Amino acid sequence: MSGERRPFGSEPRDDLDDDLMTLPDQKLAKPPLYKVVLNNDDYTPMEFVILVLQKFFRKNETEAVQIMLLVHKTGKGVAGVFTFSIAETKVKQVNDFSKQHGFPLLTTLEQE
Ligand code: TYC
Repeated sequence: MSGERRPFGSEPRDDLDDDLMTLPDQKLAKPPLYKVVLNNDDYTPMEFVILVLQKFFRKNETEAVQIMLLVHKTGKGVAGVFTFSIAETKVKQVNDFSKQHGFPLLTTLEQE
């Protein structure tokens, strides 16, 4: 069939090529990022830390165990990196969750 119908005035223009136009190089400032840091303590059970990493930071079991062990051995470890308001919310959620369960597990924020 040849008679393709289109609204008046929208005939294809052969002076334009079909490639997508690229925008000029625009430098957009990247938002600052913040690390949510898990701190070691002597009382929070390892299993609870693993649960926190899975529940709030979407880590799988293997990743969660690795991060937990790093914190246990070195004193600190990064649970995730986020923009400020998300990082702040994660810190509050984890610290509240830990308190509710009677554990001293502490997360803190560090700018990247
Ligand atoms: N050190 C804790 C223990 O031996 C385990 C632990 C790991 C606690 C990581 C906190 O962020 C933490 N039960």
